[in-house]
Amino acid sequence: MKQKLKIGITCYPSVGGSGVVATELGKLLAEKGHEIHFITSSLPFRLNKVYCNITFHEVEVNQYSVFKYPPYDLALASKMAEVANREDLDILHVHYAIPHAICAYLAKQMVNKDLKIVTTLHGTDITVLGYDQSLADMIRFGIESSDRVTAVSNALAQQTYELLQPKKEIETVYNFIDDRVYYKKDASYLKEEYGILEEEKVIIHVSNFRKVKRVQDVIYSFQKIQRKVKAKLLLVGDGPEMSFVNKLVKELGLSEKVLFLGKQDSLEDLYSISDLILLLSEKESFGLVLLEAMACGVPSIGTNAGGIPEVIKEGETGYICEVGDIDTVAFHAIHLLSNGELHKSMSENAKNSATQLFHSDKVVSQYESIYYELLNEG
Ligand code: GMT
Repeated sequence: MKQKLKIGITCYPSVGGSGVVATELGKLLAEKGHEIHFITSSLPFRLNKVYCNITFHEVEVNQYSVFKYPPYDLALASKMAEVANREDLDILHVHYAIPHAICAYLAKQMVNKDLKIVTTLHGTDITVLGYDQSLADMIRFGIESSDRVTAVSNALAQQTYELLQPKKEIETVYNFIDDRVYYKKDASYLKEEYGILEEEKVIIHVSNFRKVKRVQDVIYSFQKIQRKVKAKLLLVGDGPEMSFVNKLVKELGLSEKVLFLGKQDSLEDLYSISDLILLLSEKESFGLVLLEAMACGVPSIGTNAGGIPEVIKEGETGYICEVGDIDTVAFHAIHLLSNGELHKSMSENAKNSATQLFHSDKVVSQYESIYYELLNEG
């Protein structure tokens, strides 16, 4: 029988793909008998159930007047070291190079054992921060001082090599879904509650409404689609672009057909009433929402950006369009939503692809192998 591991996990615990992946990974590792310690600024939002082998350690930052800025990174490093020593951790698995890999490096210097660091790159640390010269050296240092580094797509690994030239191998470990949560349910009551007619198609977009998501392209594409197909657009999430998007929807006279749902927890219910998901970002290392929707049998249209083409199989589970090409998005959407047979087969392919290629069993085992290899290296 394999040794049970003691693993510390640090991530951004608030809503967001990286927090979801880190938390789900911790839960699934715990189900396999490992001891998991979340070391985060607040309780990860997906940690919604008691597990006897998961402990949450809160990072608290004290406000001393001597500090102009509260030193969160130091508090995190010190908490990591404290937990690693007390709980005798084998591994610290951090999500995001900045600041988490740097904090893990500091913690490693403070503990009295050879604590192994695994860093997972999720995107924004490279695709946004990597362009800032003052941070690039720091990110490279975080990567190079980790024992193993993973990225959530080949595209992200490649981009990291090109941008930062780290002297470190970056392995791709894709994001995953738990098919016990993400599957098509009967949520037709929701359609009724939202006032969506039986014959109307449902298009969904889920994001944090940041500029990179190009939500305006979703709106302009929908404007074209709804001229040919009876449809409603569900906008799920919230963020800095929300008021701009709201205004645009009003200006285009689409208020009756676009529903603003804000942040939502049970996304699987919303995917279950959706016929198509749109993710038209200009930067996207993976696009976890595509995978979640696919697992619920929703075909997708995404942009040729980052890892999206690794998630959507062109012509099989959805379509890939160039960033900003709303005409092509609308063309594919209209074709797909008007053709029942095509939609059925894409929906089936999407479900199979999500549950086979990106199944949690497969991906969690990949992470476990990385941990065991590291510990056996001595
Ligand atoms: O999409 C975001 O901006 C949130 C960000 C995060 O930190 O959660 O998402 C990143 O990590 C996700 C999980 O690996 C990926 O699915 C998203 O594609 C990635 N976002 C970007 O690359 C913009």
